[in-house]
Amino acid sequence: MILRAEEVYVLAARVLTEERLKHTLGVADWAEDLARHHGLDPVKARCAALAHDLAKGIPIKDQLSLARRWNLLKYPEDELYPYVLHGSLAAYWLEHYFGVDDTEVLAAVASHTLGRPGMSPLEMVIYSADLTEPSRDFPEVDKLRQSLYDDLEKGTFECVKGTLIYLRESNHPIHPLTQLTYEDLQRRQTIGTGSEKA
Ligand code: DGI
Ligand code: FE
Ligand code: FE
Repeated sequence: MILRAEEVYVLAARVLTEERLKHTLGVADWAEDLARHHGLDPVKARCAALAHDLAKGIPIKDQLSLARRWNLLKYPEDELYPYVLHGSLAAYWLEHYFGVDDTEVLAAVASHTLGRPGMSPLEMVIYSADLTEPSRDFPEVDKLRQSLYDDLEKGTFECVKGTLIYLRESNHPIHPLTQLTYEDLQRRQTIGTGSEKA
């Protein structure tokens, strides 16, 4: 089944808090804009964005037991920081309980928190739009928005780099997938320009 934006919006409005819904709509508008600008499917971007945080309201203990039941735990860190699981949970739920079979959209929902090596352009749009939607406010956010508009891959690399710096500065442990995503995009940048170094 193909996901329709109106349907996902109804779901999101039903399960999300007012604040989370505002964030979700911000991600949807910005992801749609970025997708259109970069020649990607704006409808897929809007659907994935509307769905990305659908599992966020599930109590964290229940997120962990669902992830265990659905076989979604891939790293020891998934159990240590279960708040990184809500993307995979939403994607699994959409696929197995809602019949969504658009693998591009499912992947974008699943990887929106940690990314993964080999992200598709749609996955980059959702990962980055989540971090830089209009109600996000931190010093370098405007620079990141411009960078994403200019060059999606380079902008996403800068978003992941910013996340790593933020996690380090706030003494949060780095999930191995965040590190792998960073290294993959760094490698892609180097190949792309033939010059850029860490
Ligand atoms: O769901 P959102 O709040 O819109 O944003 P998100 O899905 O990007 O992030 C959810 C949480 O995941 C947020 O508290 C930051 C955290 N996070 C992202 N990458 C890592 C991480 N936490 C740890 N410990 N390690 C990571 O690499
Ligand atoms: Fe999220
Ligand atoms: Fe989000």
